[in-house]
Amino acid sequence: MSKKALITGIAGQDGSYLAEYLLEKNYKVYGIVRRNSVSEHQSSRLDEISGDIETRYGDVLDISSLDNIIKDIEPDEVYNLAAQSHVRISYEIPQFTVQTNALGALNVFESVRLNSPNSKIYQASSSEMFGDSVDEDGMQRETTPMRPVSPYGCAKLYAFNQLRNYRFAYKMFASNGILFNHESPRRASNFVTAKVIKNAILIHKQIKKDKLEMGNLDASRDWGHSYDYVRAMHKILNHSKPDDFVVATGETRTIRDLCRIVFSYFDLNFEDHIKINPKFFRPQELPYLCGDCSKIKKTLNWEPIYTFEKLVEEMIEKTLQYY
Ligand code: NAP
Ligand code: F7E
Repeated sequence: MSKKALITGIAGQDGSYLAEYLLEKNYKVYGIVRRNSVSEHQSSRLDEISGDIETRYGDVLDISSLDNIIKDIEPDEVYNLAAQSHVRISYEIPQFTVQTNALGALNVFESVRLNSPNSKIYQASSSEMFGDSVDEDGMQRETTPMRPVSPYGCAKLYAFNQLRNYRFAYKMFASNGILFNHESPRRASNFVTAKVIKNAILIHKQIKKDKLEMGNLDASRDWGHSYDYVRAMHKILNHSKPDDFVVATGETRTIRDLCRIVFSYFDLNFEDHIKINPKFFRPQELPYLCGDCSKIKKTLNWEPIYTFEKLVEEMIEKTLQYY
């Protein structure tokens, strides 16, 4: 019989890739979507698989919806991907971010415990939990102290620790993936990779005449591809025991490097087309991320297929189709 998976946040970037991946593995895939006044916005990333998955309306802040869905489905695997996932915006809506990313996660864990305690739970934890903490060798790993520097990171750290508590207190199969930044052609255009790519295309096609306004170009990020990272999520839940794993590429680049690489694809010098607008600065910046993924490589035999160059090329080529 097929395994059943329930994905909160199925309509997001990772949710849509994970749903496709689990369908390929012959899972019956269920997902929770929020009601939205433009229903197409809720399903655009799921258009190609809408006939193969079952979505239910719900919200991680609405406990009764979670209880009804989890009791009814009794999924083998629950992937909690629902979140307010934008770090800068988490400074503008800190309470909503904490409610969704921390208390919403707790609602999912508690609903599974009460209604389907044998379901395995995956929690979408984040490298943003490390904040300004880096090991002496310039990497972050499972043992690196966590000192988050944003409302988003603080909320994710709560959920990370709470999930571990469910693992130890109730002996539940509950695992964290500590994922570093990952992108794809489905990334929302207010994240830096998609923003730079979309605007470089608009400038190249002379649709956009003014300069691209950016925030801090000196921060460094370790960027992978969402497709590779949802493969890691599945491996994490199908390990012999619950555990926590860093998922990263081990390579880091500055936002300036990203701008240079993307604009040079169109034979443009990024410095001619970008201006800094402090509006895009964060009250506190996370300056540097570079993940050591040795544990998941060794234990679960996971490694990324995409290189950074291939990721950027795919994002550019897919985005070009819209213009
Ligand atoms: P995303 O594209 O923003 O997707 C998040 C999804 O969560 C959306 O479908 C959103 O629905 C849904 N959601 C938000 N609030 C909700 C609520 N209260 N109840 C139910 N659903 C809700 O994010 P992503 O990039 O796919 O990331 C997936 C998860 O991994 C998130 O938890 C994120 O924080 C975490 N993460 C991401 C990265 C990364 O680099 N992408 C790295 C580490 C961790 P709407 O469309 O209705 O808003
Ligand atoms: O910013 C800098 C910005 O918004 C990356 C989420 O998926 O990864 C993501 O969070 C960097 C930051 O991602 C602009 O200051 C400069 O240093 O693409 P981002 P993020 O904040 O790293 C983590 C791991 C998650 O868990 C999150 O869910 O780029 N930056 N100028 C800019 N960023 C944006 N968005 N826009 C700019 O104009």
